[in-house]
Formats: sequence, structure tokens, C-alpha cells
Amino acid sequence: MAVVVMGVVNVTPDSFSDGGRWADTDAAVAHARQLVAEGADIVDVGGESTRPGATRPLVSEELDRVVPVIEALAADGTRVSVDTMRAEVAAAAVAAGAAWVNDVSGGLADPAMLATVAATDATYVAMHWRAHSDRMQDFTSYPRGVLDVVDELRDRIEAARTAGIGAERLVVDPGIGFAKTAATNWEVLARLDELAVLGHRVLVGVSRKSFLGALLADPDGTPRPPLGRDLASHAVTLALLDRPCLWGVRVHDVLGTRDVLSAWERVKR
Ligand code: PMM
Repeated sequence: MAVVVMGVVNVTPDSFSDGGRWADTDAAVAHARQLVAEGADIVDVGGESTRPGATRPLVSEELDRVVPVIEALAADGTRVSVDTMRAEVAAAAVAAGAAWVNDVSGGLADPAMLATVAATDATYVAMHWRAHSDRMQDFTSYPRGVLDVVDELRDRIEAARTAGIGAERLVVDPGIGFAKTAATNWEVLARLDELAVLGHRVLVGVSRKSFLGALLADPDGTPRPPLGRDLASHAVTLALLDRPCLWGVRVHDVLGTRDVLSAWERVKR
């Protein structure tokens, strides 16, 4: 089956990859429409930056950022995901037309999240997460490597199922860049298929992340800025396409990702 492409729309002043570029409703909607025209299967609208060290917006700010964008896109007939850790935002987003809730905390940040999603028919993405962005780099120990990620995701799946979210509505994500060193990110990618034991669709987001900036750093150690990380992002996507467990990718450059998928599929044929 073709890999699902989720296009990122950050309606934030401070996301590491594209912060401030689509910070108002009109710019965000226009950008999302462009991603759909470029071939995004779903657009992921977020109002809270999760970059390392980020401080959290007020709930009201997050709602003001995402709800009008979701309403406009849902009215187009576009499949929309909301990227939020907050139950209140998830509920408002689904009421505004979002079909997916992408929770980078896998239900850990807000105790009301799983029950709130259970009461909708939204698809739920449970990402591997350990702490909010201001503290997550204090939690980067993985004695068993990817197996720790698998075990912690299994706990989140069980919590989601117990709350009443059906298995068919669940997607898991190893949370590349969240409470992980660069070495751990590379290890999780190398051993991605170990997530297959969980029995769920696997979404992966590597696009423009810091470990790629470090890989591509100048000789003096200056990281490559986010907008210069797309080719490396695509190379990782390409390297993952042969992995049986990969179901979808979350990316900023949808056009480039579609090019990679088209060429790869043609070669395979
Ligand atoms: N990464 C970011 C935000 N949301 N959601 C999922 N499911 N997976 C991810 O890897 C992920 C995410 C951070 O990246 P951004 O600031 O570019 O959106």
C-alpha cells in the first residue's frame, strides 16, 4: 500500500522548522491548500511548538490558532489532523472538522485526552513521549534502545484501548527527536521494524529535525538550519520505504516527498 503523506502546518510563531511563516489564519490555510495541491493525504495543523525548550501557549491561544484553520480546510473537504496534547483543543478541533488527533504525548500530557478522543470517531496518533519540551532532554536514557520505545508505546496503546479507542483508530509514532539523543534517533530509525510487534500503523516524522542539522553541520559545528535539511529528510524517507512496518511520513516538503515516492515506486515496478 502507498505510504501516507502527512503535511505539516504549524500555526505557531516559534516552531523550529518553520516558526512564524504560517502564523496567521490566512497564511496557514493558504499553505495547507498548497500542501494538498502538492499531494498531501492529510494536513496536520498545530498551534503549539514542540521544539526543544519551547514554552507552552495558553489553551485560548492554541484554540485561536488552530480552530479557524481547521474549519476552512474541512470546508474544502480536506482531511485534517490536529497536532495537540490538550483534550480541550482536540475536542474543539474535531467539532471544527478534524478527522485525526495527533497527540505527541500519547495521552500522557492531559489526563482527559484519551476519553475525549474515545468519545469521537477520530483517528488517534499516539507518539512516544516522555516529558514536555522544556525538560525532555533530561529523559534520554534508553538502556534497551528501541525496545524501551516499543514498551512505552505499548503502555500508551493499552491506555488508549482501555479508554475506549478502537484498535482500528490507532496509529503509533516513535517520536523521533522527542526525549532522544541523535544517536537514539538513528537507532530507532535503523530498527523501525521492531515497532511491528505493536500491530498498529506506524507514522514517522523526521522532517527537518535537529539530528539532521547535526549530521549536516559545518566543520565548525554550526548545525545546518532547518530549511536546508529537506534533502536529508527525503533520504531518510527513502531509506524507510522498504521497511514493511512504515505506514506514513509526517513532512514539511510534501512536493519533494511525493517526488521521492513516485520515483521509488517506478523503480520498484
Ligand atoms: N514532530 C513534531 C510535531 N508533531 N507529530 C508526530 N506524530 N510525529 C512527529 O515526529 C512530530 C509530531 C515536531 O516537528 P515540527 O515542529 O516540525 O512540527
